[in-house]
Amino acid sequence: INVGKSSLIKALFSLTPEVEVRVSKTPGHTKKMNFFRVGKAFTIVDMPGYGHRAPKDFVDMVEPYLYTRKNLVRTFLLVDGSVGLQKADLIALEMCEEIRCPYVIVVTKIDKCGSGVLLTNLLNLQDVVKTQTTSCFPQPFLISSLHFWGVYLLRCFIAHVTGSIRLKDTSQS
Ligand SMILES: Nc1nc2c(ncn2[C@@H]2O[C@H](COP(=O)(O)OP(=O)(O)OP(=O)(O)O)[C@@H](O)[C@H]2O)c(=O)[nH]1
Ligand SMILES: [Mg+2]
Repeated sequence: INVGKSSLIKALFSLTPEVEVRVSKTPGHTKKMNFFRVGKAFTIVDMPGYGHRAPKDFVDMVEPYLYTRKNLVRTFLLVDGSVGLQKADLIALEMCEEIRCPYVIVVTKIDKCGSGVLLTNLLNLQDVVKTQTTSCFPQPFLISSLHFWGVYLLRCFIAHVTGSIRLKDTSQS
């Protein structure tokens, strides 16, 4: 909750400001799943957060979606870089493992904390990813939606995994 999910989607859509993504200081702001369709290429879904002050129907809403969605390409699990992995994140991680759809960890708000704290949290995260996961992308993405750090790289990654990058057809040459 409040890790910056909506802010990241807003940053990803910064080139199309007419796409309205609502962010808020108040934890538990996003109550429902919000779908942002990018042409025919893919859809990105903003989710409500889990943990303290999460919407009460979170489990009924999000879990069935993640478990049953057949064309789910990636799940992104966001962790606040200044806070590090919390108990609720470990539960979410376990859920992602169970779903067995490949997922990616994004470390958010990296502008907010000192480099020492960030490094400690990252080392712990790396350790967990290495020892407790099988379908997690090995490299977390480090993001500041406020300063657009890491946002371009994440756009490229999303374009790649959704098959939206057309390479020249070389079969005829
Ligand atoms: N410093 C800093 N603050 C950020 C960043 N991203 C988000 N925030 C702030 O964090 C707060 C929560 O942002 P949201 O994007 O609404 O968070 P969320 O994960 O969608 O929250 P819920 O919908 O409530 O679960 C807002 O006050 C944002 O301005 C960031 O990269 N850096
Ligand atoms: Mg939100």
